[in-house]
Amino acid sequence: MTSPTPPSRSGGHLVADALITHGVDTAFGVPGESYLAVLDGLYRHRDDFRFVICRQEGGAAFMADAYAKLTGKPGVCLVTRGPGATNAAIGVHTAQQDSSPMILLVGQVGNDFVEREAFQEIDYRRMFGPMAKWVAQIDDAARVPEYMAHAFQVATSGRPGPVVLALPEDMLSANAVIAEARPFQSVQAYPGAAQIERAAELLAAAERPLVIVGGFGWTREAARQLREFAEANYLPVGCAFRFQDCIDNSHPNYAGDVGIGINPKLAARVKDADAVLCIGARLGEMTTSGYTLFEVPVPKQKLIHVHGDPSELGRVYQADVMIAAGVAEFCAALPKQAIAVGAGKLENRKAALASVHADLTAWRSEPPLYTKRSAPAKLNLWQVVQTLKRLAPADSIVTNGAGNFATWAHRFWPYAGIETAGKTQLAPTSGAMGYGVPAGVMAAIVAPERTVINFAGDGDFMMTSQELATAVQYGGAPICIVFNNGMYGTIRMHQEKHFPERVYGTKLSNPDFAKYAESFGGKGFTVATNAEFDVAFAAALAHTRTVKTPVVIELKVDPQDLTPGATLDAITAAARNAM
Ligand SMILES: Cc1ncc(C[n+]2csc(CCOP(=O)(O)OP(=O)(O)O)c2C)c(N)n1
Ligand SMILES: [Mg+2]
Repeated sequence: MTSPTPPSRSGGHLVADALITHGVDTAFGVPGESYLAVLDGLYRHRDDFRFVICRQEGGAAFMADAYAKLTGKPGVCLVTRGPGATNAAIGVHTAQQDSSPMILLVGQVGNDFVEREAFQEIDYRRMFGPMAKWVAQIDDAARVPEYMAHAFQVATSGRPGPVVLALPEDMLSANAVIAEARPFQSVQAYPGAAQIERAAELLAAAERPLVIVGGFGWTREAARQLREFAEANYLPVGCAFRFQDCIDNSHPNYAGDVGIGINPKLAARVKDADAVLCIGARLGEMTTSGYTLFEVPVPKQKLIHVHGDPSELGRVYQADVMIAAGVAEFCAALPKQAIAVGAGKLENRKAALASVHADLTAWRSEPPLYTKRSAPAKLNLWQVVQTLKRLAPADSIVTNGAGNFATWAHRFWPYAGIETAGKTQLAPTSGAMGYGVPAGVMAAIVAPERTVINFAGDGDFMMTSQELATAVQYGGAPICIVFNNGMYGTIRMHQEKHFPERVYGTKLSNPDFAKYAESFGGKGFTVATNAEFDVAFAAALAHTRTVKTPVVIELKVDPQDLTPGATLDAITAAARNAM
């Protein structure tokens, strides 16, 4: 029997139909006249497809990245030519660094005008070439199903990443008779039995083993298997930079985050470990404290590195065992029984684990910034997080962009693990400011049953806070906590360290954040003390559950409170003394 002849469809309709074929029901973007035919194709699917219209393509691309992190499905973003594509670039870069599967569909000048530097023309292959996993242009409507299927394959397989597809206008309006592709299948490699055995041997022989987890592809099942393996073998588990939810941060095997501002005691343990099993994480600059936790290129520790992309293995560190495998595929193959290590060693490991946990408890307790001052702080930021721990649901989704404020989340908020809560951390390993608001808005729209808390700096917040309008438009109600210290504090900190008292280019004057929130139809609070914060946060939770519009709580942060370890003046004084 021959299959029926498919209908004749425009390139634009074929692109829209392909999104449906590949299971996409939500996408993010800003419209443009360059891809009207795709919008018309999506109009036909308007009952089972949600196109979240954003206020800036940077926000839209961040939402697509965060959507991929939250759901495990590829994040799709649609933007127009030149200006739209350049705005979206920050999200492409983030998806690349964060290994998030993303498809960016971009309008393009028709082939009748190409290479004339026509209106908004850019060669996307050259522009996104070093930034994306794959960049292509579909010039023939009859090949849309093939290109779209390939895009989803590439974005989701091995080490996931962003794919950019350019859509010339003449292709979008041309008709073709072509059958639909099948839905994509993400492909991950499986570890070999011999590799698992070798890894188990190294871990069995170790006196001071440690596990580092991170990257994309964690499932509830994988997180459970990891936890059981860690429990059975008394292994401390650290989380790579901004992949902190791979294990419940309250679990006794959790060792802390192996990222910026790592607990020095944990850093020492990683350096001093005799075997490290790294699952899914890149051993990048942030996770290795600037390539200092392991020696380049041959670490002193026996290293077992598991990563979905073989070219990531041995990139900086020549591991003893390199395993190209997906996280879920590897975790499923972990030994189910405890690895026999001998009674004495097991006792040592138990004791070591208790001491790892004690280090973490001390690290998460009230920091020197507040314990070492003569009078109590008006607004104690550590106390702010204690209030969150008391009032916010444990499975809250916590988002942030970049800035010193983020340390209050990473160090002191106990992210619930993927195993029980699904994804609870949405944060850019690329260190992109402006990520937290769109990520929070997206999460609040896509998972309205969850509480979403965005940690933001005054600088960070203002980069993308116009997406609060998107939240209101789609009924999302994130709570943004803005740490207002009137400056690009991180840069000021580095400035004081390198050029003490030569303050330049780091001051900010800000709007009234509470009024700003209310102008969107949200709720705003301004808080100068902990007592005020406690009242505001309780009211914020009630508001997001009843009125369901976004909340902004501005914290009037003392500019001195720049890090949990030291005041701004102390940082300056230390730099002066060192000169
Ligand atoms: C898009 C982007 N631009 C610039 C930077 C450089 N940068 C990193 S942190 C920072 C300051 C952040 O300021 P704020 O959000 O107010 O947080 P604070 O450090 O004051 O807590 C800057 C400018 C960046 N990481 N990302
Ligand atoms: Mg600031």
